[in-house]
Amino acid sequence: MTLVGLALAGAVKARARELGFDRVAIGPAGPPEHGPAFERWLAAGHAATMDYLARGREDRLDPDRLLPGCRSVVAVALVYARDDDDPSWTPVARYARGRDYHDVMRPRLVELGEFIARAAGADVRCRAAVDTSAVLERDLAARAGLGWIGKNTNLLDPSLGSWFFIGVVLTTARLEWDAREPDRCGTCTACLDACPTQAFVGPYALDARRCIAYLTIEHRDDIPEAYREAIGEWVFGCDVCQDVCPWNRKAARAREPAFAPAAPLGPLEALLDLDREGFHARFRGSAMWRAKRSGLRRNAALVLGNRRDRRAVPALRRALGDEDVVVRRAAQWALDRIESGDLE
Ligand code: B12
Ligand code: SF4
Repeated sequence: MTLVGLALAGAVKARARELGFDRVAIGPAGPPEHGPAFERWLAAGHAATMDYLARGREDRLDPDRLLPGCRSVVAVALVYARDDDDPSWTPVARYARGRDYHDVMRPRLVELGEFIARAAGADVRCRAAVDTSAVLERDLAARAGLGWIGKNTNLLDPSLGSWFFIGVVLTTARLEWDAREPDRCGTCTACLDACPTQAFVGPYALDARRCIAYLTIEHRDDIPEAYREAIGEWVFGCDVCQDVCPWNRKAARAREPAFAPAAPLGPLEALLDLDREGFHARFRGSAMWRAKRSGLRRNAALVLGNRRDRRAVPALRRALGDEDVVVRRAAQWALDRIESGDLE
C-alpha cells in the first residue's frame, strides 16, 4: 500500500524511531540556506587542508545534483554522549569513544530510504548520507526542523543539546514538512569565549585552521607551534565549545550501545608506542582511525608534553628514533617542554 501526505510522514518518522534514531524531522530539499556563507568560508581558506570540501562544492550547494528530482530531506539525530566513560578516554572527544558512527548509522539510513521508497511508491528514489556524500548536513537538517545552528556551528535541540550525529536521507518523495526550530542562543557567547585557540572568527563561523578538532583529526603534518600548548589534553577532537554550552547541561544521554567504549583507552605512553598491527587491532572500526597512526601518536606526544610528567620521558625518548618524522618532532617538542618545566 502506498502512503501520502501526513500518513507517509508519520510512517517515516515511526520507522526512523524503530531504527534507533532519537529524533527525526522532514524538510524541503533545494539549495542550502547558507550556501553563500559556505562559499565565503572556502574562499577565506577556513577549510584548511580539507580540499574535499571545495571539490564537492557544487554538490554541497545543490542536493539535486546528488539525487535528481530530490524534493524532501529526512534528517535524523543519533545521540552519542554517555556518562559512564572510562577516565582514560577523557582526552578523546565524546563522539569518537565507541564504534565509528558512519558504520552505525549508514546501514540504518539506507534501510530508512528503502522504507520510504516502498511506502511512497515504486518510482521514488532515495539517497542516504552521513558525511559520506557532499551534503551540508547541518544546514539541511536545520531547515527540516531537526534543531537550530548554534553560534559554535553545531546543531542543537532543546532536549538533546548538541551531542548527536546527523544523518540525512534525500528523497524524491513528496513528504509533509515540519516547522523549523527557532534560534535559542540568545545573547550567550560561552562557546565563542571558551575556545582555547580562538577558532571562531565570529558567531556561526569557524576557522578550521585554528580548531583543535581539525588539528588533531584532519591535519596530516606537524601541528603548528602556536597551537601545541592550547591543545592541552586533547588527543583526538575537542569538546570545549559544546561542554560550555548551557543547552548541554541537561542534555539526553545515548541509548545506542554501539557508542560505549569497548575497552579503556589506556595510558598515552602505550598509544605513542603503538606499532602498525597494534593500531589496526585497536582502532579499526573506530572514528579515531581517521587521524591515522601518525596523527594519533603525534597528538599523544604533544599531550604528554603538555602534562609535563617526567614518567613519560622514556616513551618520548623511544619516539625520538621513530621512522615517522612528524612523531619524532612532536616527541622532541614534548621532551623540551618537560625539561624546561624542570628548570622553572
Ligand atoms: C568539515 C567538518 C568538520 C571540520 C569543520 C567544522 C565546521 N564547523 O565546518 C572540523 C574538523 C573542524 C569539524 C569539527 C567537528 N565536527 Co565536524 N563535520 C564536518 C563536515 C564533514 C562538513 C561541515 C561543513 O560543511 N563545514 C563547512 C562550514 C562552512 O559549515 P558550518 O561550519 O556547518 O557552517 C554553517 C553554519 O555556520 C551556517 N551559517 C553561516 N552563517 C550563519 C548565520 C546564522 C545566523 C546561522 C543560523 C547559520 C549560519 O552556514 C554554514 C554552511 O552551512 C560535517 C558533515 C557534513 N557532511 O556536513 C561534520 C559535522 C558537522 N561534524 C560533526 C561533529 C560532531 C564535529 C565535532 C563536534 C567533533 C569533535 N568533537 O571534535 C567538531 C565540532 C567543531 C565545531 N565547532 O564545528 C557533526 C555535527 C553534529 C551536530 N550536532 O551539529 C557533523 C554534522 C557530522 C555528522 N554527520 O554528525 N568538523
Ligand atoms: S572544537 Fe575546540 S578548538 Fe574547535 S572551535 Fe570548538 S572549542 Fe574551539
